[in-house]
Amino acid sequence: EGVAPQEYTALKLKVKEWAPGAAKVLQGKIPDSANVYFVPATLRPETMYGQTCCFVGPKITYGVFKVSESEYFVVTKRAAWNMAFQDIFFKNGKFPRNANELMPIVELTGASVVGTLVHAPLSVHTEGVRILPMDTVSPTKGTGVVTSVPSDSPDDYATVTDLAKKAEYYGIKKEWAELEIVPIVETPSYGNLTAPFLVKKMKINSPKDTKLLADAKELAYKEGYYKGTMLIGDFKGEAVEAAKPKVRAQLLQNGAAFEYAE
Ligand code: A2H
Repeated sequence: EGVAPQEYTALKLKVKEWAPGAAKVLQGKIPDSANVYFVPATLRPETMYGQTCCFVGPKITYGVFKVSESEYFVVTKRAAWNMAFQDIFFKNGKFPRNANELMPIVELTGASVVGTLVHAPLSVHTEGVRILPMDTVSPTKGTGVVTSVPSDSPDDYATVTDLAKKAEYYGIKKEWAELEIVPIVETPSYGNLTAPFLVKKMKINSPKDTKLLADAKELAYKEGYYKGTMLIGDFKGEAVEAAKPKVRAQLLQNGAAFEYAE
């Protein structure tokens, strides 16, 4: 990793309905009027139209952190700590700076939140998307929550394909992993579904093909960023490079996202 900070867009995916296991743990701990958000960190805010689910690491421990009277975030403790030092939390008239003030309301394993229905800002799937398991989520990067855009992220495409194939093994409903993948970005080399194209072309069969997926990720990112054109949204027809900061600014402005760096 380099020394330059990674500037993420932290997106707020509001919980609409908890998975039963998580609901039990949360019972009585959070006021009914409060909003709880899963908060994935992304480097490609312009692709958020294509979100079809949101990943957690099933073995990762997440905290539910109180941000304000009405808002709670589900992220790793590590991310909450970083957020506190970026003045994202505001409690009792000040920004918390010590571990006591930063205790999660409750802790939840990733496995217990699988199946939770959330609203993903900008997604074409306005009925909501599901929280699903991804074994390759790193607990020490971003927030430990990864929103899934299978049209443009090879990792995400490989994972949703695997989840749909082995739905029973993963303890999920197959249809949760099979929301429609709509074209978001047109590219000269890989067409309008860059990730599915590369995953098939490179014969990537599993989310565990990490070496090939790293290569695919690099190719997809470069092609999408430097040569891509938006096919959807307010900046349809514009170059991705130009649209990216505009989509980000919109998300920040309407409160659907905030800046997060590490
Ligand atoms: B990106 P960098 Cl469409 N574990 O968002 C594993 N992956 C993580 C993560 C974690 N803890 N936290 C974030 N990420 C993913 C969208 C996207 C992303 C697209 C295409 C490529 C892409 C939708 N998923 O990333 O290691 C998130 O996925 C490839 C660059 O900090 C985040 O952006 O450089 C990206 O990895 C951050 O990767």
